[in-house]
Amino acid sequence: MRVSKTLIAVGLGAAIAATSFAQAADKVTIGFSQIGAESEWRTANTNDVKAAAEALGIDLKFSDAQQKQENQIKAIRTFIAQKVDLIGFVPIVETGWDNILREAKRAGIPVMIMDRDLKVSDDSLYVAKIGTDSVAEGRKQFAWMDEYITKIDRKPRNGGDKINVVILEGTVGASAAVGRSKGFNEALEASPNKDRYNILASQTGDFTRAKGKEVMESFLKSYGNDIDVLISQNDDMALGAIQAIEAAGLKPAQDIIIIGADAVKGMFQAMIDGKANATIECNPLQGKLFFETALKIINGGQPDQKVVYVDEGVFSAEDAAEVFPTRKY
Ligand code: GZL
Repeated sequence: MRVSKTLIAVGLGAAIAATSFAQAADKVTIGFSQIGAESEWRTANTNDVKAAAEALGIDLKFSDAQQKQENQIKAIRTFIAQKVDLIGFVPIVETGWDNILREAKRAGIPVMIMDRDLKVSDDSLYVAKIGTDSVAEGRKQFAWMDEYITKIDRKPRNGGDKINVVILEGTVGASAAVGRSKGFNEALEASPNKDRYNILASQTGDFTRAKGKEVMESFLKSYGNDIDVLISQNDDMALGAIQAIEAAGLKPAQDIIIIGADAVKGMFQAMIDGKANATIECNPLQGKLFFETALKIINGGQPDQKVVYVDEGVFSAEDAAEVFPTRKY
């Protein structure tokens, strides 16, 4: 059978294209902009991102923004210039991303979000998000506190009629902080026990241990023996606050009930040591799902869902010792 030259040319072309595509697929390059290294959680997230990319044979261009949005924007612009196959980033704050993401879209480079949320005028500026549900985490912090106060029939330490609560908030403008505050406040307002509580103070500790300690010192100076509960929007700030509470001669987890978020190993140790009461898990191990989704997108596919939240649990001092050996971060 005579095979026309055209068919042969098409066949050869397809073969070359397939080979180059396969080679191209083998050499997938992804630019990733990480916030920084502000907490145990972030370090675990970074380690997981790098390990997952390596396991999938991805050429990862990793940038640490040192806690500055402008550094993330610069990194994304560099990735565009390098013509990477896909850009991933953790938005340090919710807003201010439209322009740089429009540049990526114009360059035909898909963008994926990890961990935190962002607010953009056009949702098509990113293809998918793999992350954590900070509103649910905030709701869980209230629920655990309310259930515990009821269970131990805790009376206000100052002899008054309100359980006094102080809150260490995360980074100003970060969805993890905004979401946890939203979830906590919604749950408080909806609770039949809402009149039991008085929020004495709520201030950012920027998700760091040092700042958490500093702000807790100021809370103790202002409200000392009035404080019954500390709600900390991450475990690192809670661990700093525990140092301040002990320095003030008070017993963490007893005089002041302490509820964190993240479920990092340092907090499990604090719970085992009797210095913290509970922590709401926020799972940083998102890398495998993130890069598998990225490869699907690079190869012309679509993500199963635009937003996927990773599974998260709640852990208390009662189960800390049993669970601790199973923890991966
Ligand atoms: C939550 C994540 C937060 C952690 C902090 O999804 O973005 O940032 O709760 C981390 O520990 O710094």
